Amino acid sequence: MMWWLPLAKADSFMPPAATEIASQVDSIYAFLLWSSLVSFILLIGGMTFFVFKYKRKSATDKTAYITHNHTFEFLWSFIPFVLFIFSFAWGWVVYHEMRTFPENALEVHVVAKKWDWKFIYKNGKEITAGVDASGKKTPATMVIPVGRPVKVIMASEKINPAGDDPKDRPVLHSFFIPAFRVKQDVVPGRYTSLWFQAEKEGDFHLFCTEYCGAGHSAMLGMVKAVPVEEYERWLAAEAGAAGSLADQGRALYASKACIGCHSLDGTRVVGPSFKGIFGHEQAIEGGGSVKVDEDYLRESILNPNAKVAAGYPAGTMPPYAGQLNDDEVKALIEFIKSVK
Ligand code: HEC
Ligand SMILES: [Cu+2]
Repeated sequence: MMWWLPLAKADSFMPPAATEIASQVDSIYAFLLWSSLVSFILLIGGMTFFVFKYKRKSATDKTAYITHNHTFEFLWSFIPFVLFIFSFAWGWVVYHEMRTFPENALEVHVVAKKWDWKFIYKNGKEITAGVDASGKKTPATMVIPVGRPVKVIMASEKINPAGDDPKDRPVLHSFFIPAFRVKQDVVPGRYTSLWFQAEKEGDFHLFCTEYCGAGHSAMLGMVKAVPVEEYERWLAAEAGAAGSLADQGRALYASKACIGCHSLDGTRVVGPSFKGIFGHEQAIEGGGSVKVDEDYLRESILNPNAKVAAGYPAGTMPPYAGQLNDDEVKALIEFIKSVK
């Protein structure tokens, strides 16, 4: 038996709904389903009825001379219009909520690679798939607290982060937790993110929902929602040996020479200080501005000339693409975020 078969059990028409968003998505889905059913019955039922009612009964029957009916024409345009606008507005409200990140969300880095998931917590704890005592594969399991918003920062990476095999290239994946009704592509070369808040304890499936190669169908993970205290105990146990991501980043800041050009106390050296930059609007040379988020930091480190901070010379900062591996970039980003 395939190792994942016991995971693949469903017990209702819809997956369990374990978030507030999930209930809202289900309500929209139910509304669309039922309104479509009613429209279908009215339309196809009416058509069938008239087909029989107005069937030509003899060779000399003449088609009635009908031009138009203002009332009916108005109604069959206006009622669907109202339904469409209503569905759009409702969908937009829920989508907006899905895409508005709460300030206080707990953050977990998610890595998708061919063909598995990896979770990295801020304290350096790393979770990957394992094997149990009987030699069966156990899926990578992301443990999260119930009732707290969680933001995942997702990256698609090489199988071997430190290697430079040109064939080991990251590919497109998609992160999907059916019970939470949230889904987001994981795209090579940038970070994408998603947030959710589990309202129920339990074990929920995590699927890759974008075909990503031969191992795609077995790219299964789990999300385990537990009470906050249990989560905290779990997180503290066997924390990363290398220290928190921010601490690892602090060490890299010194060893990779960032320290020579970037201060931590707000003073301008060669480049801008890291103090408080995260979350701020950064003016860009040549006009416009960007919000300093994880993706902007990543780009600024790997390819600093893509967007040059206004008032600073382009071409001064060496591009770190190829000099830092994916894990080091994440650590540096968490370090910069921690410099308040
Ligand atoms: C030789 C000096 C130099 C070194 C070394 C250097 N930087 Fe920079 N950095 C700059 C300059 C100058 C800028 C502003 C121009 C630009 O955006 O490219 C900058 C911009 C940045 C920005 C964008 C800041 C903003 O507010 O928009 C980040 C993030 C950054 N550097 C991170 C790093 C990290 C991390 C390292 C070490 C791995 C590093 N830099 C090493 C000079 C340097
Ligand atoms: Cu995948």
